[in-house]
Amino acid sequence: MLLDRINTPKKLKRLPPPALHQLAAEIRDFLIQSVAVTGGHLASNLGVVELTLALHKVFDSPKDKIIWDVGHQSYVHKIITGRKSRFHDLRKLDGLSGFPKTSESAHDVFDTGHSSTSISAALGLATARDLRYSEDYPKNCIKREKIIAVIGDGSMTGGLAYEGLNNAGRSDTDLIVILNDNQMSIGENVGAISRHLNDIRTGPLYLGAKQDIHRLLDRLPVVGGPLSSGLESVKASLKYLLLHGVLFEEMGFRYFGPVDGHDIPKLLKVLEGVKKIRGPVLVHVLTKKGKGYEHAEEAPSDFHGVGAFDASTGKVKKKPVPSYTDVFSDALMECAAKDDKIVAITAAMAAGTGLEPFLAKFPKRYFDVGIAEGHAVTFAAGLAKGGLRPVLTVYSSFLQRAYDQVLHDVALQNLPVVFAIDRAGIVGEDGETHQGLYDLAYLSHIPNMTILAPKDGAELTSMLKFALSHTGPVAIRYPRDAAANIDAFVPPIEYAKSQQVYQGKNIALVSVGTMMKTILEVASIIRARSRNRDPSIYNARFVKPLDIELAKRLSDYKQVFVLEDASCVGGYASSLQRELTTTNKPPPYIHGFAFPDKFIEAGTRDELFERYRLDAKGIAEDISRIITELHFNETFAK
Ligand SMILES: Cc1ncc(C[n+]2csc(CCOP(=O)(O)OP(=O)(O)O)c2C)c(N)n1
Repeated sequence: MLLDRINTPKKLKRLPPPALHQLAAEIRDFLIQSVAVTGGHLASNLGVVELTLALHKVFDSPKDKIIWDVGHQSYVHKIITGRKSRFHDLRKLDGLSGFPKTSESAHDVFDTGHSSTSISAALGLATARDLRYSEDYPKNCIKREKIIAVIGDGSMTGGLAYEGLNNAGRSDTDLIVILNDNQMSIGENVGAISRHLNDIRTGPLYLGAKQDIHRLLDRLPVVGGPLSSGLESVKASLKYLLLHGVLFEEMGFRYFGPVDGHDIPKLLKVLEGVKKIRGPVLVHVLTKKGKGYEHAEEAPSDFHGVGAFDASTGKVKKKPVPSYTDVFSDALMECAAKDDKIVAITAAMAAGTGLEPFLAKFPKRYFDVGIAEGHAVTFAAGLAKGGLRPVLTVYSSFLQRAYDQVLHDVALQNLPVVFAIDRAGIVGEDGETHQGLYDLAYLSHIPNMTILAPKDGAELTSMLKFALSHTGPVAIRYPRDAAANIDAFVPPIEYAKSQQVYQGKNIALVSVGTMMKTILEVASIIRARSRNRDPSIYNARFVKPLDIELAKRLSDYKQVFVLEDASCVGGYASSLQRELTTTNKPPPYIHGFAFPDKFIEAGTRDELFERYRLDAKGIAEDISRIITELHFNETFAK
């Protein structure tokens, strides 16, 4: 097996080009067998096998820097850079990351996970390089590293990519952008850029012809005066008529392509060519998502991010249980059937956020705007201004992109946009870049905002109905988890009102959202351990506005413990603490159980709750310890 030997780019370079075909086949087989066991991003990686080999053959990593946009397609790169033996623990607790990680390898240049960042990061690196070498340039020209950004057509729907292109195209820095066009985002790609790329893909011209046209156009005379401006415009129109990639050329990039991204000799030739070119260059590579595995080729979206599956049949192994996403999806369908003002928006996450049934039933009221969260929010603001009831479904970590739009475009005008925030809290295997731990902090301080957190599936349904009747912006946050079923009967949701679940004495436990399941367990462990301890239980329901009546009631307790699936900074416990310190009474002792102020690694939800002592056992032990210590201190103080 070649694959057992080729574990560095140096060894890859020594392979004769024909052997790369065999290596590509072995890598595909390894990826399918390995991801079938661990789960992971399969289809995108199968699509970039040849491209990755060609990049490592032509360029000299880690001296040359390859930046993978999003980074979910970096598995082949990981294999070639010595990490094949770690694929058994891909995306597991303390295992191999599913994304590039600078702490993992010198070949990983930039930590990624969110899309459309590669061009800006690459331009920064290229500019830093240029400044470093500016004094003795061009003597050091040979040593100057190449900077390469690899970005998918889906990620090219994100505005940040154009901010990067716009900035880079104006510079004369050496920068190579590889546009990996597989005509897919997670699902089908959308928008005008996608259509433009498709026109290029299906157009009649290829590399050779394009170079001829360039030469021809260059031969057209350009002299000063009015004649020249006429000729210039003729030249420009000819360019429009004859050339592919004119959009990128107009932005200041030399465009090459389209190139068949599965044809290794062609890729090698083009990459060797562009390596020598000065200034910003864009290479348009055509690939097939899921290439070489029939099940992934047929259903690339299903194999974008996939759980463990049977490699021979392509069938996913785990039995699906209704998730919070499913409950939300059903609730939205029910509401939308009754109110045709309800419209749904997604930033390229239709499947992940449960909007596929909505698209099927209400296609005219459904909008996939591409990977463009900022635009999605302002677009929703416009829809709301126009009299509709927009529901934006978005992952907590991706809404980070649109903080200013939430504040400036929605909340400032108190527009009735519903933010259905999926993957709030710990997300699991995607790790640091995807944890939804910060939404409470980045939304809580925005005036006019209402933030809801349901304790279970039934409450999520009621909260969506409430949100759609409210006159201002409402965010509902729920995790990536099986929907809990705590209460069949849901007392009506009243604005800024919490719910008392159990009346005990001395100690109060306050649950934020789906942590109720854990809180109930914590309470029974505490009761079982000591007959004198009988905690009251509250369901916060509203993270914002805070329930002032609840705050007053909590000031009667000796100790209050809050549990939230969020960062410990800026969440419910902080707001409660602030409120309680403004009353005349001495505030109770408040302890917030939440994730520490650090980036939280990959792992399953259960593993991470246990590691950070946020599981029922850990919390019950800590509460007992805290109460004993407080009691001791009080006694000692007397
Ligand atoms: C800001 C942001 N929003 C959404 C996502 C979720 N996401 C991950 S990959 C992906 C599709 C990317 O498509 P493309 O760049 O074409 O890569 P492909 O998977 O097709 O290879 C999306 C939407 C993300 N990573 N970052």
